[in-house]
Amino acid sequence: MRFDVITLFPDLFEQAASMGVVGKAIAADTIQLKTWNPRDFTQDVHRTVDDRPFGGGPGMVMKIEPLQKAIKSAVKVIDKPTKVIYLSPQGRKLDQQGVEYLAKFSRLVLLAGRYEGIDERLLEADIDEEWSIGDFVLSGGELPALVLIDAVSRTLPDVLGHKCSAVEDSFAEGLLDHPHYTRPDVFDGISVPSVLLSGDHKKIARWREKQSLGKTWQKRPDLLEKIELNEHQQSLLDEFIQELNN
Ligand code: 4FV
Repeated sequence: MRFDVITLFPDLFEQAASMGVVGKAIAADTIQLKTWNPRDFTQDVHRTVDDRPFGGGPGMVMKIEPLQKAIKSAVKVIDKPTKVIYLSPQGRKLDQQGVEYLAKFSRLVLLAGRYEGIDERLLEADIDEEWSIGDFVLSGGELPALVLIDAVSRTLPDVLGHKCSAVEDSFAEGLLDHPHYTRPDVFDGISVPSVLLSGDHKKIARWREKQSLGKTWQKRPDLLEKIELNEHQQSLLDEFIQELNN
């Protein structure tokens, strides 16, 4: 999968491209990441990419010309269909379902805004979809673009070291992840749940599923409303709640 990012801060992506899961995937050419700086698409000596808002008010707005030229260059560099995505608080909220939808595309062009935002006419002319990573305001779209690239890349085959890692990730089944433990098996007098030391993988899987349901019930009951629990899951959750009250 290929990501082309339109950004005034390409260095941020150089960094991300050199480390962790995304860095490894780029090194393995499982994903490709290229940045395009709108300043490289300006004509004036000051390489101006922003201007004062019509109608007055605080802050600056990103000019449409450099952005449009950068987007068109990124789109035509590869003859493969792409979605042009603008990261903004006005966008559809990104969740695991959204991540799996975006991962179906062979390439994405991501526009990372700065200042107060972009000229609205660019949205109509060149942006296919708007996505948000949450109801809060950041100083730029770069971090949201990196969040999207990381979340989408994790769902791609051969990106995570372990095939089923992504499947077992939180939210894969719409539930929170089960608790994790590693050595030492006793810390500060607190032991690891004995079932995890039993080697009985059937029992371990059952415990993990019960914990996933229970933790979701405790921490994110809103997620449980979105899914229809089958009988087995319901009995595991009842057991978890029962054990809580013991
Ligand atoms: C944002 C978000 C976000 C708004 C103005 C960048 C900032 C500034 N993007 N999810 N939340 N963007 O806060 O995606 O240009």
